[in-house]
Amino acid sequence: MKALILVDLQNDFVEPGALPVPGGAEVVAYANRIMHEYDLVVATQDWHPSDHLSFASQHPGIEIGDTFDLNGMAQVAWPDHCVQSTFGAQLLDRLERGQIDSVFRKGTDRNIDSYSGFFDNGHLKATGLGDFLTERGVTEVSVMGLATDYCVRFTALDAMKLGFKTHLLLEGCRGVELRVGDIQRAIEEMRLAGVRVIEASPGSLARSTT
Ligand code: VGL
Ligand code: ZN
Repeated sequence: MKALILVDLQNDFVEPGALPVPGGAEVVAYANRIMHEYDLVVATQDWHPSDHLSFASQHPGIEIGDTFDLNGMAQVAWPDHCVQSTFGAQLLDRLERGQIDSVFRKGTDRNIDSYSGFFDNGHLKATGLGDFLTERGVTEVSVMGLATDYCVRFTALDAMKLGFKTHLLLEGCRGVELRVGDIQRAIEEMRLAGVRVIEASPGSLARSTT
């Protein structure tokens, strides 16, 4: 059984959202196009309380993009985004929601961030996605979405750790690129971990490969 994992295709991650990923809106058509090729389609949804501690607004003196220590882990300070029940947290309207079998929310605990769709950043709590896939006999996953260098990266790495044969669909990914080279470094990290990186097809708009 093959599953497609759609990572954080939410309003806040595309223009004019709170944390827009360059080119983020471009991947929706691709997602809609390939969904029917999978036995199962799941989506992750960044779903933060309004006082989440990944938000720079919670830390006087810390600016967006800074790295700081959050309960013993390095944390990037983000703008307020994907606040539970807001428009920004909703999945993109143009996404064919009817084809998604289940949505897994993450980042719900104020005290810890959760880039991966499987576990929080400390690997302390599972979202249920791993068990969901395993119970349904999934052995192979393809990962795409936003952002290549954060949530896509950690979702794909965890999928590998859990023993799924894992593909990264670059044509369906866009990255934040806080620092130049972040996207390329993330792709190499995934490749080294055993993720099969599927390059964008020629002529596509995928910027993640350049
Ligand atoms: C993400 C930063 C903060 C992502 C989520 O979806 O990649 N990035 N929260
Ligand atoms: Zn977040």
